Amino acid sequence: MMVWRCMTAAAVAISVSPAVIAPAMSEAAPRGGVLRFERLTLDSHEPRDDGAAGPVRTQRRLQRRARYLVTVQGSLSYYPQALWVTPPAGQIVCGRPEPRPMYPSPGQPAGPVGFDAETMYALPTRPAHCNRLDLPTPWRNFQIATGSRFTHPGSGRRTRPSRAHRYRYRIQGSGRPLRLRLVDSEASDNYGRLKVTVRRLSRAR
Ligand SMILES: [Ca+2]
Repeated sequence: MMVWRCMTAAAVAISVSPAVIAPAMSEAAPRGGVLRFERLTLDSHEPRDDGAAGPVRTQRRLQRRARYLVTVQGSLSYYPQALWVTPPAGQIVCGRPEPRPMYPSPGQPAGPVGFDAETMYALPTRPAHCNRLDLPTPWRNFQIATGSRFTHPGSGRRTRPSRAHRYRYRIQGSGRPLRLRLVDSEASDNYGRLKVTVRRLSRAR
């Protein structure tokens, strides 16, 4: 999979505009065919602990060697709400959490959050662990796959979350649907969703 680069919210506001995205092409994408524009939601919460939340996938395949823009926005918790609100003895809230997820998970708490697609900026943990972390810090559990292999699409070096928790990635299609997941051995205690748009930038060359 070819990943070009990750950009922050400032650039997104210019390139992703309603004038560019035709409303008729959104949401109700039929299965099959070549993806031109789709929206997806990746919920960090899953009842079953199978190693990851997701994957979710586009209904249509990405055209081989065509370029696509993937925009991801949202904030998450990888821990139960109770650990943030009333940390047990010997634990603290490390970093600067935000009070609620941008996009709550249906039926789950809308409590404090400390993760987005690129960074970990808060979590409940032990003081000694907190001192070692130096938050915010890069976080690579958000992964995508254009083919068979999942990988984090960004540089993996970002140390400050974007203010809108929005990132965009330029990728190249490989003739298969795009898949997205959040790696976690225990997704059943997570909450918060990522909203994703996938838009074709160019045809195959
Ligand atoms: Ca978890």
